[in-house]
Amino acid sequence: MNNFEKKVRDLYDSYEGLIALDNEMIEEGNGVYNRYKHPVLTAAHAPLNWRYDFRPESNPNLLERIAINAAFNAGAIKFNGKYILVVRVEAADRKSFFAVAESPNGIDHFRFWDAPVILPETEEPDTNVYDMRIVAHEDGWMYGLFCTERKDPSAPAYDQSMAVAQCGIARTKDLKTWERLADLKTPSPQQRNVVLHPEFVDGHYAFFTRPQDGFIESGTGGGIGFGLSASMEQAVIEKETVVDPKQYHTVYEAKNGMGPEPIKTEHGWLFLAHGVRNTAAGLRYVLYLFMTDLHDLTKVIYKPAGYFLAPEGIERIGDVSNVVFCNGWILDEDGKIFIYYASSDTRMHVATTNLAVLLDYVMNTPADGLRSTATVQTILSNIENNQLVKKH
Ligand code: M1P
Repeated sequence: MNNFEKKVRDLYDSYEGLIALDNEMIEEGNGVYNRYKHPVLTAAHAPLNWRYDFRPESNPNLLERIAINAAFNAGAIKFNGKYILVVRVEAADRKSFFAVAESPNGIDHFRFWDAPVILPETEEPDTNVYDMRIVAHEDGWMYGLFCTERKDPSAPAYDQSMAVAQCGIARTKDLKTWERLADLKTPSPQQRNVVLHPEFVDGHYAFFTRPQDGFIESGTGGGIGFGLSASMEQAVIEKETVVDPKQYHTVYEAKNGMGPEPIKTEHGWLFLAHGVRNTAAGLRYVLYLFMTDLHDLTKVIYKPAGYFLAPEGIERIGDVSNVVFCNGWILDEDGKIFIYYASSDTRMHVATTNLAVLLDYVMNTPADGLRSTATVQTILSNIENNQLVKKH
């Protein structure tokens, strides 16, 4: 074995070691969910074949030619018995693309499929695509809704960062071949975090939207919206209704956005979303839960105060620090829930829980009283209730 071959073998040994790493549940949780010791996917999980030219004649020094920067914000779905993530992979050139990774058990051994998703374009090519929500709709297709970003045509030459974000739509039956549909049209100048509802509503396709004025700022876009379209091939929402508004002095004061598609329960639809507030250190993204009425998706019936999951430890650090973001979860037949969340726009993690616990959390956790005095009152009533409990 020559030196080149030895270097190749070492690369593969170390890569396979990473994929084979067993994950470990961190037992001491908050009772609501458990985190795991290792991220489930990182940039280092990107197949070596994508990154290295293994021909000694063109790459004698075995340099990594196509570096991958991050693997994050993944959509999730159970397909053919496998836990599937449709991952936002970002190359060193800052372009994101989608790639499918699968695991036999949902918590470790995630391996990317051989090649990234080949996503057809519309007549207006995408500059960047990211954050797919993959939803099995009752019409029989799996739809991937994602953000498509293009340069703002009104941008002056001195500003090379002005962009327009819209909702791109693709569909598939096998996660391998994707058909691109027209971008969603809505009354809002920009859209991100759009999610397709898995069921028809009044015979229409139903969408959760996030109307926004600018690329970063949601502006007058008041929160998570809801709208209907008669078609998916030419999806048009004429009226957006705000379901969950942003609100002063909450964890979703600056903006919020839907996570994955909601889960249907006997008590209502369970939603996971992200909330954003501004701080002196920049934007802080956390996850929160709420529930809507089973028959009226615009009526919030339960909403615990504050965040459900916030960045901790290493999760706080990355390309965009102090961020957790979730656009994929999987509910198993036995009620177990896998929450796939990304930290700091860098890597993917899993947290596990079950439906009964999440229902207890969302239906019985006190709501936000929106004032310090209200928070104190909630704690006082908890102390009072605890006086009835036998001391140990
Ligand atoms: O950088 C944090 C997140 O910012 C955006 O989310 P939102 O539109 O809610 O602000 C997205 O770019 C998302 O991908 C990113 O993780």
